[in-house]
Amino acid sequence: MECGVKPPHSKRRLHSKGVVMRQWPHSPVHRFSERGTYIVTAGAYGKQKFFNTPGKLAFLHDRLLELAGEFELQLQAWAVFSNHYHFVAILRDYPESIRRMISKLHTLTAIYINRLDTAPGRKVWFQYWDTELTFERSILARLNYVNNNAVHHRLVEEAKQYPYCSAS
Ligand code: NI
Repeated sequence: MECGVKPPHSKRRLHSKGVVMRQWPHSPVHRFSERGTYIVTAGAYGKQKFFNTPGKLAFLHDRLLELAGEFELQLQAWAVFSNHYHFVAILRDYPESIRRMISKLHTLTAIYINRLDTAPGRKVWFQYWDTELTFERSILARLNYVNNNAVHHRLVEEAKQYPYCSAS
């Protein structure tokens, strides 16, 4: 978990600034918020390595990608490990899209892992942190950081050798 990503409470926005667009008669109300780039880090409860097999890692990795699509997070980089993950995504409707996506991801993966380990109701996830990246240089630095996180954690010598990340 010590990945250089601090809990970003100081920069975290509590509400997105919604703009109500002009409505056509009988059309649904669409609310378009400004889009931003965010880095998200989530950690397993007690830093326990619940996702400790290729099958478990693949399950977490594949659900992350699926749900990013479902909740319209444009993933720019990601890396999934036995007890945490990171991703960088462009999204709208912050923080609602992240909150809903992670809630579903953590629910699905906790049910899966607890069923495999015969540990019903066990707490799997601790919490997550998100930080908005506002400067191009910080976006590039974080993309590089996430792409190379498997090397940072000394799991592989080159990030492309690690299957559960955007560099592979
Ligand atoms: Ni990490």
